[in-house]
Formats: sequence, structure tokens, C-alpha cells
Amino acid sequence: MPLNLTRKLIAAHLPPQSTDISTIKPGDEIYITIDHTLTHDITAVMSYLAFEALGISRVAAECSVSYLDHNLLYVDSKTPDDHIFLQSVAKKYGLYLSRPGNGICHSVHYARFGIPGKSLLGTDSHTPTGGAIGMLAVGAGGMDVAAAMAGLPLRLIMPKVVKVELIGKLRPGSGAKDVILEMLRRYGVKGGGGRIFEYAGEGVLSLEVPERGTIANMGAEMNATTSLFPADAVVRRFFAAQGREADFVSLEADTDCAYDEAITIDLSTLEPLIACPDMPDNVRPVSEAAGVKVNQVYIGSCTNGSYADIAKAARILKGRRVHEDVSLTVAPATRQIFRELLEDGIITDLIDAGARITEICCGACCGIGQAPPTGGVSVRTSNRNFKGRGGTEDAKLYITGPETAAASAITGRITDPRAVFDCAKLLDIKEPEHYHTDDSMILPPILDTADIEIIRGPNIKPLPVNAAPPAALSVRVSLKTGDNISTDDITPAGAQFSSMRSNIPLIAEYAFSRYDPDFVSRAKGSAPSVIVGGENYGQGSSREHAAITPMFLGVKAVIAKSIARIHRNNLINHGVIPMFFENKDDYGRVELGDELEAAALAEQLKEGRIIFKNVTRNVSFAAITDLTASETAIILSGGTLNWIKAQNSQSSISNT
Ligand code: MIC
Ligand code: SF4
Repeated sequence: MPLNLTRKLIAAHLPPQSTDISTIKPGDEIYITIDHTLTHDITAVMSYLAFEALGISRVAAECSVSYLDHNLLYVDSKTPDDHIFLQSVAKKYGLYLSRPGNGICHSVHYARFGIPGKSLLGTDSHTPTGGAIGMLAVGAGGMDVAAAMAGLPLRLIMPKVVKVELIGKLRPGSGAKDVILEMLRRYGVKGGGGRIFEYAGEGVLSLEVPERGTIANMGAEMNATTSLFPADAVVRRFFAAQGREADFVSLEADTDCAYDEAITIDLSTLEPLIACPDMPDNVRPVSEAAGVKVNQVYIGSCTNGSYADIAKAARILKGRRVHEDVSLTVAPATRQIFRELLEDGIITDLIDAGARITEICCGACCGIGQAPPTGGVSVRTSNRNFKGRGGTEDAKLYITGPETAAASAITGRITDPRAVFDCAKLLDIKEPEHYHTDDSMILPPILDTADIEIIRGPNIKPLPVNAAPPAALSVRVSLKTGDNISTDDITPAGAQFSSMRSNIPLIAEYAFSRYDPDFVSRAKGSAPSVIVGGENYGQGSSREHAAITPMFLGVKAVIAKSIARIHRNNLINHGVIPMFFENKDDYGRVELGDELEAAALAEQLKEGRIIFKNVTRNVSFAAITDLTASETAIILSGGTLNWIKAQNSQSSISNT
């Protein structure tokens, strides 16, 4: 039977004795084996603490890389301490370590480690960037990645495979960012749920690997499981340019294969687009936002920090000056890209124009440095513009491509690049035919690790572990939210907070601090409690702190209209029950502070339907779960760590 590329990759990663791929339907629970893992500094510590707790002596995945790339702004000793810990962990357990300054995890991974056809699990929601080279790349929380490093397969709900047929060619001034912004315009921030977007069609051939990376990367903004491109002649060229042709594997969908859904985008109709505050799907043509006064422009991130992205911006800026009211910062995604830009004189053009070149890292993208001014407007080439994401609560973030960003930096207003530059003059800018390769900032795994000591700074506190849920639950509602609450709302981004990630008791003090500053005291005062959420609760990042900190504060369940994929899994991993209103109108019958009772919680969990009595209002409502049998077992054990340990002890008993 002819298979689409997604199904081919899934079939190749089904553990032995799995059902045949042809019988697997969307919505089925499947397991996939994981070849590569990646972690980064602000999610890694929890993940390696979980890995240590599993008691395994060496990572079991083919290739595991620990990247130090997000928080390089050492505001105090906490983050450098974390980095030393992570470097010692990498040595001890057989991982590669990409040192600070080598580049952003996703951009380095597909260039230096990725292999078409391999699976990749990363503690970051933008791990799907690897789909640019035909990897089956999925974002997850630290616990899932710890399990994958221990050699366990990933539990996944089989998504629908959507064929995204790209036809035509991008016009001058439009770019890959406009393709994914068009997807976001169509699907919205939750419309990709339960879907994998598989790109196909003649238009794909006109997109270079980093452009595909931009598109695959921001599938995360639609809550998609992942996005995938074929490993075709373009990918082969990229591998040759990286000096890695031997790692290239050609991969395409079979002719006449079937898809669950299909859409078409005619690239030649796309004009420059921009996502307006405060959601990535608030997409408009740049011309509609034109004229808004701009204080800050940031060009970089794992989304648009490639050689060609920055070279295009530089060409628009060449011989001109950044507007006096604008701070323009540029951060190439990797050291390799930075070096190419230096060698080609592009960095010179940028600094001549008045750009500030910042460190090679995530930085500004997640509010670690370069916060906009009070009430300011920041135009960014990154991927998320949630409220507060840039580090300033009331700033307005606009997300767009490098051409619009550069044009806006010059005029000081949001500007369609075609209004100030003949964009046909950008068409010759391509990725280098040969990149300078130097992996000296990647420390390879070592074999003899017996004497390696793990160095733990004072900020690294143990990973809290939940207990099994009680038979009956009596709780208060400690928070009621609206729709599209992001993990940035739950666990704020930014330099100060990111440095607290290894210390749950400390970072828990700031849970929801930007959204509702009274949440922590309320949760502590009313523990145990539940959170009531709207649609798409927990969208955005993979940070499991957004599940662990409420759990630490006594939150037993989240009852929402819907919950974003990675966050749902993180809640399960930490024993917090994700539930949904059976009747969405019941959301209106539960208010902050209400007292709820679920008299038969543990029993009803097994049936997936829990009856709550709202004691305060004297009404009852039903909450349902979508837990699979194994997820229910995990919840009943109090989380994944307890569950794996219980499985291990059972199997060692049956093995003896
Ligand atoms: C992000 O882009 O939001 C981050 C920071 O990379 C996160 C990871 C995290 O919050 O720790 C992500 O995308 O998962
Ligand atoms: Fe880093 Fe931003 Fe990419 Fe997240 S989205 S990995 S913070 S550059």
C-alpha cells in the first residue's frame, strides 16, 4: 500500500510486535522508538534529574545532545551553575554537549547531527524544526525525553496527516515566514491539534532547508504534533554544503499515497504578512499594520536566524541607517552562520547601518535580554508574540519575516519591504554552497565515565514527585482562566525566571505571576485545588514547569475546554489530571473559589468520566478525560516516574 512520508517514518519506528501501519487510524495510541534526543539549558535540568532517578548508567538513544543555548545572560550564579551541572551530566551519561555560543539547538541539530528518516524527541516545542530535513521530530516535556534517553519508546496519539501542497513560487519580498503565517491564518493557534503537516508539491523544491525549517518550526504555534518535508535534492545539497553527504538519505512519499486531509497554498499569491499582538495567529498583510511606530526590531531565533535570512535583511539595510528611535538587534542562530556572515562582509553592512549584533543564542526570543520599553512595539522574526514574552508586560510584539523587520528598522514604522526596497534584488541570496564546518564547540561523549562526578550548584533542587490521586477529591478552584493561556502565562519567560528553572520551590512562587499575581497565595491557602481553563490551555512551549509548579502548589487537576498537546502530556507525566468539560457550557457554572467534590474520583477515572458536585453553587457537572489505558495507569501512579519505577520493579520480579 503506498504510504505518505509521515506513515513511512512512523512505520519505521514502531517497536517490534506493533500493529501494522496500515491498520493504525488517527486517534489510536501508538509508540515510536526514538533515535535522537535533544535538551536545552532551561528545560534540561528537570529532564536529567528524572533521568538520574531512573537509575540508568548511560543514555540509550543513538544520539543525545545537550545544548547550552537559551539563557547565556548570566544575571547571577544560577545559570552558570546549571551549565556546569549539565556539562558534567553529559560527560557522565554519554551525551554530546553543545557549548554556549555554538548555536540554538534546532538550528545546530539539523545542520550538524540530523539524519533524514531518524526520529528526534526534544525538550522544546520547536523540535519539529528537524522536519526540514525529513526527520520525525517531536517536542515534549523533560520527563518524556528522560524516558526516551533511557531507551523507552514515545507514546503518541496517531495524528491525521495533512498534505500541504505548495504550488507556485514566492514573489520578491515574501518568504518562508509568510507560508507559515498563512498556515496560522488558516488554522489558528489550536487548529493543528492532532495533525502532522506534510509539505509536498513543486513549491517545496523552491525552498531551501532553513526556509523549510522556518515553516516546520512554527507548526508548533498551531499545536501540531509535527511538520515534515521530504529529504529531496535540496536536502542533499544542504548535506553536501555541511560536508555530511554520507549522512544523507533520500525520502519521499509514495506516489498515489493517501492523506487524511489536504490543502493547497499558492506561494505566488502570498504577500508579506505579520502576526499582530498578542497571538501568532493574529495574522494580517503587513500593509494593514503599516505605520505603527516601532521601538525595537529583533532579527534572529531558530525561526529566522539563517544565513540567507540575515543576508536579506542586511542587503535592505546596506547603505542606510537604523531609525534613531529604533534599537535593531541581530542574532545569527549558530556560530557557523555567524562565521559565514562575517566572512562575506554581511556583519559589516549590518553594523555600518547601526545594528547591534548580540550573542548567538535564543536570548531576546524568550525575553532573555532585549526587553522592549514600557508599552513599546517590538518587531521580531521569531515565532511567538504572547503577552509578556519579550520581558515587558505591556509591550506589543509583532512577528514577521526578515525583510519586513529590516524595512521597519529603517523607517521606524511597520513597513512593507516592497515600499522601500526593490525586493527582486534579494533573489540571488542563497545559502552558502559550502559552510565552514568546525564542531570544536561540541564535546563528544566519552566512554570511561566511572570517575566523572556530577557537579550540582546550590540552585539545583530535587525534582518534586507527585503521589497517586485520592479516592475522593474535595478541592477549591484556585484559578479560572480564559482561552489560549500559554505556558508563558503560567511560567513566565525572561532572564530572571529562566534562571530559576532548576529550583521548583523558587520558581513556583512566580506561577501565573504575570497573569494573576494572587494565584500562588490562593493555591497555597486552598490546597488541594483545581484550575479551570478555557480553550487551548497551556499552548506554546514545552516547559514542564508549567505543570510541575501548579502540582507543587497542590493543583490536582486542570478542567478545561481543551488543552494543548505537550502541556497535556506534561500534566499526565507529573500526575496532574487533565480533564475536559463534557458540556462546554459548564465552564460558566464554575467560578474562582468554588468548592468542588468528586466523590468517586479514582474509580471514575478508569471510566474517563468524573462527576463533580459544585458545592458552592449546588450544581453537578461531568468532566471527561481522553486518557488512554496507559495514561490512566500513569495518573493512578502519581506520574511517569512512579509508573516507570513500578514497571521496572515488576519486570525485574518477573525476570527473576
Ligand atoms: C520557547 O520558545 O518558548 C522555548 C523557551 O524555547 C520553550 C522551551 C522552554 O520554555 O523551556 C519551548 O519552545 O518549548
Ligand atoms: Fe530559542 Fe526562541 Fe527557538 Fe525557543 S523559539 S528555541 S527560545 S530561539
